[in-house]
Amino acid sequence: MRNWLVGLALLGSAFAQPKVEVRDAWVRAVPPVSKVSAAYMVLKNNGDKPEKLLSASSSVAHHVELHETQDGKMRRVKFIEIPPGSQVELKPGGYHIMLIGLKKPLKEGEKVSITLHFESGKLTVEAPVKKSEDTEEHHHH
Ligand SMILES: [Cu+2]
Repeated sequence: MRNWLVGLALLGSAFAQPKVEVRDAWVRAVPPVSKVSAAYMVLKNNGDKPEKLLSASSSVAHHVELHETQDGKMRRVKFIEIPPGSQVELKPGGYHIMLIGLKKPLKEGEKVSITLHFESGKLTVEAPVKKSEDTEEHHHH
């Protein structure tokens, strides 16, 4: 019975692969005093059904939230929807993945592993830490 359940779980996870392509992922390099940063990327839905990014996680931060910047203010969103055949860009001034309570400074050139939890399953991406000239996200913390 137990083996059967494990087998079923493995079978389930093999099929639960989101049809989402992740491109150009990066994490903002921040000064060592900063306890927050943000991750950006392009999410393309190659499937024929709407896909939702429900949450994200990373070992570098205590909390990870989905945020949207609107009119210069950040707010938490419950999900980020990607219509079939379309892409959504997470970028400064728009949607982003907020890394809150950094466990260590993020240095330029390092890679941060971020797991994206979609409605249909999860994907893990390696996002390089990069500098950005634009610092607008920082004003709100
Ligand atoms: Cu934010």
